[in-house]
Amino acid sequence: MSGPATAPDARDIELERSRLTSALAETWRTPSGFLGALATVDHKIIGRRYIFTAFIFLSLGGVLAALMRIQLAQPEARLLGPDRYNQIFTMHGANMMFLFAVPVMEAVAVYLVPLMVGTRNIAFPRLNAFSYWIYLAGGMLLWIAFALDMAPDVGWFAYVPLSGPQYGAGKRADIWAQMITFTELSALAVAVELIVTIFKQRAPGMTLDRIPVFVWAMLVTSFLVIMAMPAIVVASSSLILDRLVGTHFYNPAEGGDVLLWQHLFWFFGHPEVYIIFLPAAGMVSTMIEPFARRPAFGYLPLVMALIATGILAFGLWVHHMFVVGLPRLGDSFFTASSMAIAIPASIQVFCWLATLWDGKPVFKAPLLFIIGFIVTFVIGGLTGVMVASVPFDTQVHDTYFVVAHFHYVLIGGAVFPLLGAIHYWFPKITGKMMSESLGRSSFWLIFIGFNATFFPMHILGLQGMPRRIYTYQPDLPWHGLNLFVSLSAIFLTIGFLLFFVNAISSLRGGVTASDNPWDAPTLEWATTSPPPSYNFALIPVVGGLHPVWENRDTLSVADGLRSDRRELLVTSLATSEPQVREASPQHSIWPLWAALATTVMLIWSIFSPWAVVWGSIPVAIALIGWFWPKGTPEDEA
Ligand code: HEM
Ligand SMILES: [Cu+2]
Repeated sequence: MSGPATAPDARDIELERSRLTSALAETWRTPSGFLGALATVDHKIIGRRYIFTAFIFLSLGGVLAALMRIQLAQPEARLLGPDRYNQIFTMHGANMMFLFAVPVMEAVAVYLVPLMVGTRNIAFPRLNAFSYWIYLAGGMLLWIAFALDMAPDVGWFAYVPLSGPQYGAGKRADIWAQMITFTELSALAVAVELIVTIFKQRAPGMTLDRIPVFVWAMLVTSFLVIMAMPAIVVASSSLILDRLVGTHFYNPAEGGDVLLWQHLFWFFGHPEVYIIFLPAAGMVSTMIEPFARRPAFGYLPLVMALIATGILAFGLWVHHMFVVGLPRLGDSFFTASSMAIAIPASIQVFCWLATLWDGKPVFKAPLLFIIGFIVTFVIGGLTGVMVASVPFDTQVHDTYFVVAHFHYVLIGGAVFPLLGAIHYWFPKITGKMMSESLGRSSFWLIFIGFNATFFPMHILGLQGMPRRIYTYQPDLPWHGLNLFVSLSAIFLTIGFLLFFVNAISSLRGGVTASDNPWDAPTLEWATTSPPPSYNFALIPVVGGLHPVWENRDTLSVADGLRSDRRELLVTSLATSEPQVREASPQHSIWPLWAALATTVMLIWSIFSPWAVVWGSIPVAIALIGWFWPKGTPEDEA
């Protein structure tokens, strides 16, 4: 029953709305064609690229894992010799940690965080483009070196003196060190972007206690990145100086110290584990709500646990160095703090279980991955408490027990949630649903395959099988289990393949997704699937922790941003009140040039110290191009 008086009104609103969206689409669009794609600053396009690239690296790392497992399936196998094997486990570890696990979490955040906080683009979008290019360059450096038989072979942590000038001949260790610099630059850039986006670009009304838990997790993670990554850049740059210029940072004969390396490395390397785990935990807390059909139990404890983990993460790096022979008191302190980190982890696990317990869970594929995560992560946590004790660690150090432990925490703690997250956010990102039946099958193959592959490694370790051996004698009692482990790895591989098949076939022919297919409560579901270039036509106004649930039909919205130029709303840090309108940068090709110039400089400097001098000239030119003032009008209040 539409009265004649209201009809033109509604049509006017509709007209107004479509005028607004087409103006916004024009303002925010990425220029078409190849050059446009290279110049884009849209966080969604960059995030998608980033996620895709990280999964390519996961597959490459998986191929290496398969090679190792084929080699180890039988005693005295001849597929890989010791040199190759050294390169392969180093490549596998370095690739998985630096090119897959950390970047993929950043990549998901680059895509999701701006949508979840209700803004139109990430802060510093050109830096965001740069961070992707530099990551891609670092990854390609490592893999091209591998193809040229120049891959590092010193373990993913590249201990000196093995990686120093005395033992690490050629350029292998330099490749490792410089690859680190690339990926850390990229991680630091993303951390800065996320912190500013989260602190200053949240939708009006999204006070600190209304921030989605995944966003909190990324905030804590970003601070970890900012505090941990510089340590490794210092460490690897000093290593390059030792190798290339002849300094003696790590040379005890000249007053240097090899332990300095281990301290710097693990001061970074332990928090690194939480840089991978915290985003995953945040994903779980956020995903569990629509599947348990209730708000997550314990918002405050969940957030506090993330923060506590972040702080504690810096107090326990020495548990990687227990067999080095440090003072007893030091060992005790780091044992205690390593065990203490189980507390915030358990708090989160209890909150998730309580949420499921009290909810009406629907067991869709993402929830299966969450449950698989909880099970494996708890096992990995338990063996973690075990190796935190010095006498036990002394026994199992450098055995397969440790390999089992850290794959339980890395794959259980990060890859399971991540695969769940891909199933969950796939419709938002691509506009298509992933197949539920393929999702379930791949879950079961991965879950069973994973446990069958890695659980027996605990036993192998207790039986004394060392890490990083390329083969073993037939009279040792290890070959039955090794064969079993390698066969199980085939299941695991098929599971991963099925996941990829699902993703690709769903992208092509999947069911078209609605805007909010899971009936989820967070803001990214308040826009279309996939979101338009400007994310939100009108900026949402948030009145609670679950804005989409609380305002079922109409989310109240803020008007007042211009549609004829790229504008963001800047809000206050704690209370998220609107402060100013700020111009967001246009697309630009300069971040790509800057990344290329930096790449040339960093790779060249593996061969000559003068690269830093001459190579910085093109970098400076690219930066001038990037920041050349365009006379944009002042920000307006
Ligand atoms: C997908 C199935 C995987 C299999 C079958 C697998 C297998 C292995 C094996 C057999 C080793 C031991 C090499 C040795 O000590 O001789 C190893 C080492 C390692 N893996 Fe994995 N892995 C897998 C996935 C991952 C993932 C997803 C990550 C990280 C997120 C990872 C991180 C590492 C690290 C850091 C090392 C230590 C490398 C070193 O000692 O330098 N792995 N892996
Ligand atoms: Cu650690």
